[in-house]
Amino acid sequence: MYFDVITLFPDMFNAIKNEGIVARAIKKSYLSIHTWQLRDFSSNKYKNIDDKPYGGGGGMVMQVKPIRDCIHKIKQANPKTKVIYLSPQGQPLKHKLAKELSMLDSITLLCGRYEGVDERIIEHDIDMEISIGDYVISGGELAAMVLIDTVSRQIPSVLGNAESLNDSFANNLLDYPHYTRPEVIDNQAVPEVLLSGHQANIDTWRAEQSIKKTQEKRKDLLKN
Ligand code: 58G
Repeated sequence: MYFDVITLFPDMFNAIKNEGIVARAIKKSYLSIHTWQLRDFSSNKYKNIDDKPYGGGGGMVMQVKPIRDCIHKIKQANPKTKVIYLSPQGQPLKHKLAKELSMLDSITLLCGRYEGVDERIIEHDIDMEISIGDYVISGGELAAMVLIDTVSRQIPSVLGNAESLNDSFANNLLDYPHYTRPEVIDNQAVPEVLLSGHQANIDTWRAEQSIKKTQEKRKDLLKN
């Protein structure tokens, strides 16, 4: 799968390119992340890509032309890429959407800064607007990295055996609790059933715990 990322801060993506599961998948050529410096598509000598908003008010708005030219360039190599803008106005990113996106060959992510992009980009150049949650962050980069991480881990080859896909949200539930050695620490013991060796009982206990935790912490999930 190919990710192209349009950003003013390409170095931020080193966080996922250099370390962890996404980094390993890139090394194994299951994934690629290519960043595009939006300033390279500026047409003035100061490399500006933003301007004052029509109608006044504070802040700056990202201009149409540099973004449109950059998307055009990306589409020369990848005509079928799905262009996604990360914003609080987008469709909420959930497990189901991540799974659907993981079937694609190519995704282009547009990362906004300042007050966001000129609305004409959203109307004309964007296939989909996605939100990672109901809050504003100062740039789309962190949202893009969240999307890359969760979409990538839905690609079967990306997760190794050790991390094998045990995604609780696949069935709309929270995960069951996990324990490792030692059996007792500071008077806290591991639940007896996990030491029993009886796999059917363990599976039942874990399923019960998942439901109980979801009831306690996220009743809203059980409605689905
Ligand atoms: C309002 C404020 C609209 C994604 C900022 C657009 C991006 C939150 C999310 C913006 C983001 C999310 C400028 C900075 C987009 C632009 C970016 N904030 N919830 N901020 O997924």
